[in-house]
Order: sequence, then C-alpha cells, then structure tokens
Amino acid sequence: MVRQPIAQRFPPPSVMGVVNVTPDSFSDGGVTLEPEAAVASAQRLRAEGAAIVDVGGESTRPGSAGVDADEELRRVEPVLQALGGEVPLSIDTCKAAVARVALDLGTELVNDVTALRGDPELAGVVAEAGAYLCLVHMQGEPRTMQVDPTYEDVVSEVAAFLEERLSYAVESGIREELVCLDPGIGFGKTVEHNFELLRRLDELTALGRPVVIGFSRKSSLGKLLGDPRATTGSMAASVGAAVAAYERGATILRVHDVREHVEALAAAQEVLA
Ligand code: HH2
Repeated sequence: MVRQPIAQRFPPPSVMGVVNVTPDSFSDGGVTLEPEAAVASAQRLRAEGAAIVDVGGESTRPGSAGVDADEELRRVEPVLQALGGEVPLSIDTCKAAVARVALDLGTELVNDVTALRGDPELAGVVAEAGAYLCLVHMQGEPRTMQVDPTYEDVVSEVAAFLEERLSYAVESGIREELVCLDPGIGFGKTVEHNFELLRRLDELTALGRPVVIGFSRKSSLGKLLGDPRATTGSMAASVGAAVAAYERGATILRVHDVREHVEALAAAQEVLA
C-alpha cells in the first residue's frame, strides 16, 4: 500500500491517544488490561478526537524489565483485531514479531522507543508494509535510564541521534516521508533535559520531519510542581506542556487525556492561525 506522507496524514496538531494493555504502565497500569476495556477506551479516545490510537503491550516506565513477544502479543492482538478498520491504530513496540501481526491487522504506524535498535528485523517489517514509523530517542534502557542521565548538550545530542536513526531507516528501505521523530521525553532525561528539549524544539523540527511529543502525565511535570518524588504529572500540566510544544512546532501530541488536549489544542490553533 502506498501511503500519503505522514505530514499530510497527521496535520498539526494531531493527538495520539494512549491505550496501555499492561499491568504496570507508569500512570494507568492495569486500567485497560482486559481486552474489552482496552477496546472501549480506544473507541472513546477516537470519539474524543484522537487522530490515532497508540496501543502498547509492554511498559517502558523507568525500572521496567520488559516482556517477551508472546506475552506482548497475547495482550495487544485481541485489541487490535477488534479495532482494525474502525480506529486508526499505532503499535507501541520494539519487536518485529509484534509489529508484523499488528500491521497485518491494519495498524498504520509503528512507534518504536528503541528507534530500530531493539530488534534487527523491525526495519524490514516496517519497510515491507510501507507503514508509518516513529523513531524515539532514549538514553540507556528502561531498567536503568533514569539512574543518572548525562549529556553535554541534550538537544544537539538528541538531534544527532534522530538524524542518524532516520538515515538508518531510509537505508533500510523505509520512505523518509513516512517517518516522524520523537525526542523521548522521560527516556533517560532529567526534568531540566525534558524542558530544554521543548524550549529548543526548533532544533529538532529543523531535521525536516514531523516531531512527536509525549509529555503526558510524565513525572517531570509533578517534579516541576514541587514533588521531588513524583512518578506522574497532572492532566493540567500535561495540557500546558502539549500546547507549548505545539506552539514550538510539534505535530503529534501523544496523550492519555484526549478530550482535554483536543480542546486546548483547538483553541491554541485558532490563536496561531
Ligand atoms: N512514552 C511512553 C511510551 N511510548 N512513545 C513515544 N513515541 N513517545 C513517548 O513519549 C512515549 C512512547 C511512556 O508512556 P506510557 O505508554 O503511558 O507508559 P508505559 O511505558 O509505562 O506503558
């Protein structure tokens, strides 16, 4: 299938709703672990204005160990099967075996937090399906990434990484116009790193690809507001970060609370028009 460029398919601001089919996600673990609950949640997020719904069967929260492909598929396959054709779908996975099944069931985007470093077969699967791809920056791996994230200059290092992974994707046969880039808020980053990435988002949009930002509920928002031990952030702070990111050039906002983000972004869009 020949897809239109991702910039046309998802014009800014597009909201990507999150459905975690996991027992342990950092903000909503267990809430939609049963397939029926996950399907109902995805349908609701779509009705609330999500342009696409990102379904994940493995938590990548700080400290998590991960699951094997069989377990991940057991969680997500029934959900994707029920939704395929009805709700535009993204699969949040780093595994080729999971992506292959998801793409066969009509999923249009592969969201890989390892940026094609986790599974050597994933690039080929995405290329063959002609699917959209999101490449995410992560320093380290989920188990240890928040122990002591260190950069000389977080923004230039993230930009260089994403540029290199984009080249790798294109060399692997993935059309550049199908790829979007994500600095990976919270993936091996301090509070200051995360905000610096948004402050200087123009250095990431300069790479010429749509930028995805997933700040929703992340602990940096709770820490910013005065709780050094926060593991999550509030909805209001999430909306504020998303609107600011959109204003600085982000195209897709990955969020848990879709209605609130869609409403806020509609107002922001009108102001910027
Ligand atoms: N964040 C999470 C998971 N996947 N994908 C992209 N592209 N960008 C992100 O910022 C991002 C992501 C973490 O959030 P969540 O899925 O709610 O949590 P968990 O990984 O614990 O399931």
